[in-house]
Amino acid sequence: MNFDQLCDYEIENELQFVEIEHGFTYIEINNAAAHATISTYSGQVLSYRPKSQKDDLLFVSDKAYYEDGKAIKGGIPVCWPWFGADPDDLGRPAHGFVRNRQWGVTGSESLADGSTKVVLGLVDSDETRKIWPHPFKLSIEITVGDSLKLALVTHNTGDEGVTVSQALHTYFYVGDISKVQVLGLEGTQYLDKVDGFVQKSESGPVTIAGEVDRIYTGITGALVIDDASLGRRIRITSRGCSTAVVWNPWIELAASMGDLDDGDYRKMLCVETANAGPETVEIAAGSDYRLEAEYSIES
Ligand code: TA6
Repeated sequence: MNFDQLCDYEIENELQFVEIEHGFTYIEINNAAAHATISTYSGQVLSYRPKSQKDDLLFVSDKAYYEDGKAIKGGIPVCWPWFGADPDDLGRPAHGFVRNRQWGVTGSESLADGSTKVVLGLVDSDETRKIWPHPFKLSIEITVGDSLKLALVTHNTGDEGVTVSQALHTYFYVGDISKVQVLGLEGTQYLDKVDGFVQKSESGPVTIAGEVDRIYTGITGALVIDDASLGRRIRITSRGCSTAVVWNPWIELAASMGDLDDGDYRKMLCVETANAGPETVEIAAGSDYRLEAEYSIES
């Protein structure tokens, strides 16, 4: 879609399209409740700040790459149709191929409660079928209001079932990682990637004092990121999944990443809404699957 076509979805004084110097197009949403920025490249929310808050919900690295074919480090990248390493070991990129691709816009709406909804979409092409040989229509519905709501909808437009894993790989901004707790995972099991994917039990709130990379399974309730340093709690509710991933690279891994500053590990925490690890999703021919997350800030 070219810029003029995108602008058909503008909503006066509420939703605008902006061309950014590195060549990408951003959707800027500004309504009575909140401000948000969404990149049409990657279908990725980069910023969400309710007007009652001084800090953004999301972390985006100052060293993020804004280049065709690369992932933007931060915000809410979409991992699809696989989460993590290539499940078939064919050398394809980690976390699938839609976070490195230009999406289109298929709808925008000013809702009765004052929030603003925009829908971005991606369909299969000759290029995507070389990477993943299935027809699909993928959309992400983003609703910006007192909370931020996302629904990642996979439409299987083919005539065979497909299996996917996926995640909303959300990078939350935190004041100081050493003062953060993740609540709601107590009593669950996780696969510990830092320890060879050994299965372990979570006994209490999750705190971060080293590299953490865990796939929690059997999640049924809301999760809360309690951030004592910023004096806020982020509530994460989800539907269509029972997996949560918690990731912080800590000092050495962060220093080895070209798109993170050395100290960034202190300011970010990924808590991801996912179908991942043992939880994959089968989508029958002609049917849809919705993975939903809602984020709200309590202070
Ligand atoms: O979701 C956790 C994880 O899979 C980690 O294992 C780590 O590889 C990270 O994601 C990488 O995320 P990035 O956004 O750098 O691709």
